Amino acid sequence: MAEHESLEFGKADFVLLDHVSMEEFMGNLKLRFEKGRIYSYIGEVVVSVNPYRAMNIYGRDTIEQYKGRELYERPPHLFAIADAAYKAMKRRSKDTCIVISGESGAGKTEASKYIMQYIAAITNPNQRAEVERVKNMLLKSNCVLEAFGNAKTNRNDNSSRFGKYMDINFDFKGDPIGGHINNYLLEKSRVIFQQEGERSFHSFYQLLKGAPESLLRSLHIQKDPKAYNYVKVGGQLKSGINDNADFKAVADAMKVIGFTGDEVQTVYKILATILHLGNLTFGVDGDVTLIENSKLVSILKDLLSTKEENVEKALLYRTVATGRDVIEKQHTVQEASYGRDALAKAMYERMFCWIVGRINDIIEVKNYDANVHGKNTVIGVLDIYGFEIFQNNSFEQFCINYCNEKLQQLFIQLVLKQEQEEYQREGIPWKHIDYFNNQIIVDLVEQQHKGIFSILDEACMNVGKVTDEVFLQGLNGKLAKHAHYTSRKLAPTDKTLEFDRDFRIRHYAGDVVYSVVGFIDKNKDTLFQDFKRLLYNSSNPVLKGMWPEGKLRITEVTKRPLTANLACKEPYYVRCIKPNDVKSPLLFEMQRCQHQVEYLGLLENVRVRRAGFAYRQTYPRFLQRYKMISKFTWPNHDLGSDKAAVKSLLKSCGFEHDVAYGNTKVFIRTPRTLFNLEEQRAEMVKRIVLFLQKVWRGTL
Ligand code: AD9
Ligand code: MG
Repeated sequence: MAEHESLEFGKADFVLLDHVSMEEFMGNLKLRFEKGRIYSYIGEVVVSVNPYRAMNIYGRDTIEQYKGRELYERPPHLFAIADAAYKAMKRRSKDTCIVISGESGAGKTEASKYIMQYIAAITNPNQRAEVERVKNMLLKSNCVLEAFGNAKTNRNDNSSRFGKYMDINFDFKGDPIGGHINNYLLEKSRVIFQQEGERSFHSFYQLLKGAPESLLRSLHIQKDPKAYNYVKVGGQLKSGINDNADFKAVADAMKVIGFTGDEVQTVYKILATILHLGNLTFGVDGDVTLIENSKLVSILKDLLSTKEENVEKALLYRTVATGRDVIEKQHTVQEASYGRDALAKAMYERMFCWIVGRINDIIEVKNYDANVHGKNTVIGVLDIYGFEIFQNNSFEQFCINYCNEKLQQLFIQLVLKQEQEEYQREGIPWKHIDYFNNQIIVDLVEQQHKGIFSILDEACMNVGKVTDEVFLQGLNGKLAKHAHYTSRKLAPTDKTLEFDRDFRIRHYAGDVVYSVVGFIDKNKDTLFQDFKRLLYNSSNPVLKGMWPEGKLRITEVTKRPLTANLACKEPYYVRCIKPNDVKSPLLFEMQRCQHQVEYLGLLENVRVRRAGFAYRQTYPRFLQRYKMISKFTWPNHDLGSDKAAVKSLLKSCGFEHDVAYGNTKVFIRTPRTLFNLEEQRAEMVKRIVLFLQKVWRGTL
């Protein structure tokens, strides 16, 4: 229970609700939002509601209030869990991670930045130059990543279109000495297409609006986004974003981080190449496919440091191996257009991964000798898109939702595990807790041979023509009896399954209908060998370096590093909620919020937390807060230990039946008891104040 918060702001911790019901939960969340209390707790989980206005709660003074304090001593705040993660890391040498989840626009990225700022602010008291340098780079890397990985969408003007997991490494003194970034699932389809009202990645508009004339001239680019098919829809939007200023900020950040001049120039060349590619059209002359605007080919050859004929050949032909022979097969107009778009997407994706890789090269811990310096510990921050249900859901949503299933599984395991371990440590018997375990859905997706990913990979490996329909048949064949899977074929009368191509998964967060169209293609993620060769053979070494041989399939990329990274760390959670769809600081849309509370599993979280003990506190701290309510403990006690004093205090209040005494902490089962203690305490404080006032008046 946080101090300095009265009940007029609602319950600071949801475990203290009178009853765990959706109605009470939502009532409390709404009340707190309306009172400007955007953060609350469920035990040690922070629930955050996007305020959509500048809050004066992130300054130096607030940082000082949270530094080194225990979680419950201050009102709920991101800084409190950042501090808890930092303390666990520093005091107990634990690797920790902060997992931030929530839907688009809920405030995840902002939260991750505040957490990093907090950590930067509380570390390096001695101002060591090397540590300051690392901190500066970690903070600056955000600016670069957002330029290339974020875009204006209809839900968020600065929407992250990739998942990000960042490790910050600390030395034995607790100062940051480096970091590492993992990026997941960049939404590369945005390079060639955006929905109405949306833009492509910020980087394109920054180049168009902010680059000096001379640079644009060298790239053969004109300033107007309307001139470029890939970005023209978004280019006309009033965005409230200052692309011009951002261009310079990003260029500066890249320089500070340590990108060379050639590297930055190559990045601009790639952006320009993509813009030009979007304007490339194909036509036919007799039975020959040709490029209609051949002037562009000459520009592309310059930008890619290659020969004109190489560009032309890669765009118009495909090399096919038939047995021992290699033949060159001409594309149809349609194939050539498809190839052009694939090339644009692949170039952008590779460039993005390369940028992340370069940042990693620079921020990675170097010359750390554990024998000399002691253990190097880590705090990870995960900012990944939440569960997505759109009108049309495809492979991208499938991967994202699977990631969220994994996170939920990890959450269940770790929260329960943590509880169990604490009980063990404290010597209190463990009681079984009932909850929905989503392992069955995780298995549905990832189980060997029988899981959806296996079936998909198998289909992709088949030689010959494999279609999405064949893959769907595979799913239906192997998963017909699975309680969380169905499809149009298996349930022909089900109205939510509109088309033959649809299948449905019952996720822990709700039902999602996916269209199977594009699964095979997107998982294979094939880029014609001819394009790879084109870029690999460029005489620009930076560009060439982005195209090493061999690449993992998406299913593998999605599966591996995330959970491995998180599972070995002590987790802290931030659950973000978006209060409305119109970015209003005043509006709390009940239905929208309730939906998010449901799929973040928050009510379940409260139940798990309360199933055992709603509240626990070390004996000295408990006494400090409540000792005034019992004559045995006020103003001091002579009962030997604090544990004995707490026992006698609780016994005198009649709460014996509702508590358990651990080795170092007292555990209280129901929140009612805690309220009662709080009320008694408030009453006593009032009396003491009145008494003191009388004393003062009497003596003055
Ligand atoms: V997405 O999945 O990347 O599309 P996020 O990351 O969850 O999304 P983001 O952090 O970008 O959302 O927040 C969206 C906008 O809400 C920000 O641009 C701010 O305008 C606003 N926001 C979010 N958190 C805060 C806050 N703590 N204080 C003030 C905020 N404004
Ligand atoms: Mg974001």
